[in-house]
Amino acid sequence: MSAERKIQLYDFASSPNCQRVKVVLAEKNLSYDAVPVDLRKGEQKKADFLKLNPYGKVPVIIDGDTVVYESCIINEYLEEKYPAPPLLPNDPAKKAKIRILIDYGLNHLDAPYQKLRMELMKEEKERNHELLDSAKRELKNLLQRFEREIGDKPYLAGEFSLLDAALVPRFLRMEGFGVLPDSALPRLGKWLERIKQRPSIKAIM
Ligand SMILES: N[C@@H](CCC(=O)N[C@@H](CS)C(=O)NCC(=O)O)C(=O)O
Repeated sequence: MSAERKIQLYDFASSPNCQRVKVVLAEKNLSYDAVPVDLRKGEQKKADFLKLNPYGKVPVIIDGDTVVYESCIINEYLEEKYPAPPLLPNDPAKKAKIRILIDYGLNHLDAPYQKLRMELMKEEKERNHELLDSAKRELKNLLQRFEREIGDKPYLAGEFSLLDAALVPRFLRMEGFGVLPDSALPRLGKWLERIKQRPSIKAIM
């Protein structure tokens, strides 16, 4: 890639949505310039930024003349534009399965994940422990699907793929929230330890 074609990533360092994109950029050895957007100062709602992403959210990438937002759409764009190394299989059925599991891991898990996250943001004495326990239980039940899916494979869909990249920022947080590791989810625990060894993941931790 020539210098003037270097990708720009509008980024907030601790954002899991940005981390999802940074993992794919690193896996594909794509160098980029990070453009910091301070969410605490509301920079994402300023007119110039809204011209790039009308939703007023990071991440956004600019690649030449192309502007892309929404982390999973950015990752699909990077996969198509920069196919080596591939992070999706060729087989349409396998690709569809990966997309179903990305949707499951991000959208279907979202309600209990956000419940837990919001509760943990409160001071210890303010927290509702029944709610914390029920959100954790619900998440662990939903995670059983990934426990079954991974089977004996090293990564969620076999080889490292967009599925692992999409989910790992949230799973690292769930580890911080005490959802993982769990004795009922041993394969997922091993996956998390394995994935943490990858340089692309070390870089976002
Ligand atoms: N669905 C979007 C979500 C993006 C998102 O929520 N980004 C957060 C940071 S993790 C953000 O910019 N929040 C600022 C705001 O909503 O004002 C994606 O996957 O990119």
